[in-house]
Amino acid sequence: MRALIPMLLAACQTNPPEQTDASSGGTADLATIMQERGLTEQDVLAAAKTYMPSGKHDEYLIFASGGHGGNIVVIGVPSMRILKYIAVFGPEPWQGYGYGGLGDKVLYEEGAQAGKEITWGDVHHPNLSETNGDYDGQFLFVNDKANGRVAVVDLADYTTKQIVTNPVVMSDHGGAFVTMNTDYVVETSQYAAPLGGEYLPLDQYNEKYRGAATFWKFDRAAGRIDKSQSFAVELPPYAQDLADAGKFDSDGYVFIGSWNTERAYGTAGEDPKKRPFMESGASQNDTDYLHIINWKKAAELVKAGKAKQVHGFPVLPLEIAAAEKVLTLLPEPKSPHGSDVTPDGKAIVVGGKLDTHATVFEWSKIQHEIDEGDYASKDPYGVPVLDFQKSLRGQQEIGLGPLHTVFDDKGHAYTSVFLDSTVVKWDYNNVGGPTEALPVQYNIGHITAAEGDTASPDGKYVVAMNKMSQDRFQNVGPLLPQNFQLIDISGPKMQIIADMPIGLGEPHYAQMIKADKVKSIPFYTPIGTNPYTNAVDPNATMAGKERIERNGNQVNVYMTAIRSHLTPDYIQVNEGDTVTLHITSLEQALDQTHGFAIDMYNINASLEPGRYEEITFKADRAGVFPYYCTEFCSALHLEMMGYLLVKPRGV
Ligand code: K7E
Ligand code: CUA
Repeated sequence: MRALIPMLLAACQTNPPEQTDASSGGTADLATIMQERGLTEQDVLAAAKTYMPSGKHDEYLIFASGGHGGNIVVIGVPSMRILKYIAVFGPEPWQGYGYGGLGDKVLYEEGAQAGKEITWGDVHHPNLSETNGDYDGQFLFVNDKANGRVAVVDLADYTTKQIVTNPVVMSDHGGAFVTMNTDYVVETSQYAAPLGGEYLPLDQYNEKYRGAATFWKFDRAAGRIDKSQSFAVELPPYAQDLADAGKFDSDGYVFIGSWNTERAYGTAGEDPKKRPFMESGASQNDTDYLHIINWKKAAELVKAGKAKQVHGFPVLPLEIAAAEKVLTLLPEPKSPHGSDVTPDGKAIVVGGKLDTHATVFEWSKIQHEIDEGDYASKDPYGVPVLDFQKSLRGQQEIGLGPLHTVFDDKGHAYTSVFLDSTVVKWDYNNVGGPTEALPVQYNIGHITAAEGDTASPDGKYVVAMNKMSQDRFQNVGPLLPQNFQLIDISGPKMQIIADMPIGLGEPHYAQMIKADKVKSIPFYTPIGTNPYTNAVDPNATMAGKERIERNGNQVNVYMTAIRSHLTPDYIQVNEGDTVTLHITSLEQALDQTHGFAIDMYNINASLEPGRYEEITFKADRAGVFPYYCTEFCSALHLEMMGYLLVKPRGV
């Protein structure tokens, strides 16, 4: 490694003309730059490993949760450059999502909870679709912790195609995890509540409050969740947490951590001496329960009519889940958080926020115990509980506050350790063996690795997703960015090679996929394709067929957009008319996007090449309103405009 710097220096010295180039800031000598900027050899090596010359592309893509931003952040690795934000649960004007176009139906109608529009989401866990346990690059699923929702993003055009609202639970956390062939997208509740959202006082917590794991059936051909084939399994009122689906031997099962088996519900307005606060009440037991759910069996029982209905949604009752071995519990230490299945599907790694171990359970032992009915006890709801020791592969001493675990191609596990602020590398086939701890800055939450939770991880890179950045960047006010740190894991020792501030929402989980596996379309074709039907829209308009049609108070405008005009460029309506714009981009070239805004009407659409867009609004304000293209598309971009004239009533 050390030989690189003299080589770089030698390379500089053989190219004297570039050294005096003004663009290099006047000092082109590497040794001088290193000295002036106080760079070490390690810094320069890190720069060389992450620098992306103009026009070169990253090897991996990260799809990171945008947290309260309600979006997904797409990041290139190793450059750690942001390539895109994908709007999911909140409006996004550039993408024309939530400002009058077709995406409004997804965001405001599908996404509404009990008729209430919700314009943000708390995105926690993006999950890529899998085929045989490997990312296939087709779809991305994300959950909204705050509002019990799951969204489907199609990676062909990086567009949110569907939001499903959960009719059973209001908050979720263990989602949106997929089974190994993406048959189901799993969403588990977090905070227990009466199923279906009815009112019941807190003193009925034990009897009437419940959790649930929802299994959303994914129809890959349609690219949508099929609500009619989906179901939920009722769970005890423990706070269900992170989840992961089994693979290979453990396929057919999901593993969901939980905390609050104490069933604390805060003071409920009483004296804290009488009832503990939530956090102390929920931290009394040394162990909580890993929930092991046989979803294949659950699906069969639902099909056989064993489910009850909650708002018309089938829910397999807790008693049946317990009696039929659909649900089994296994103690896990203390204040559990992460639950991660190893690439071979043979073990489950759990972390406890108040523990010092990564605990590894052996799937073959668990399966044997369940098959034999070999239980240690039952919980208060009659759910069988397995024996901790009997189910164990081992426990790895790891430091305080282990959360999440990802894997490489050499049998290593990488665990994020929140309180210690470290990434700890260890061997999941030799539990209790040597570890390597790398300090990160600071308080790491999730961790992601190249293809790191698939059946065949790549190694190479790990990213520490740190909750706090403190001194790492300029102080930009009391609300500081989080810090993604890129770690090179290709050598014998882990090394941090880049810091990346994330200044929009608090990210939680992320997945990292080989970039060439994601095949996005260059533009919509044929012309007039509706992104939500993947077909030419019946109302798409071809060149020469533009027109305005009136039918009573309904005005339909069949419009086209091409460099550099919008046709028609003049629309006359009456105050109170309902206007529908059917706009077709006639472009068929990469990156030739137009936009479409109407002043004062809160309307903006993105007209990507070939795309059909549809905007309906009420012309409720009289006056003269320019409409124009909002993407600088050509030399005559400013000229790409027209007028909406709304004639006042009674004129
Ligand atoms: Cu942030 Cu996955 Cu919601 Cu851990 S969870 S950090
Ligand atoms: Cu089209 Cu600017």
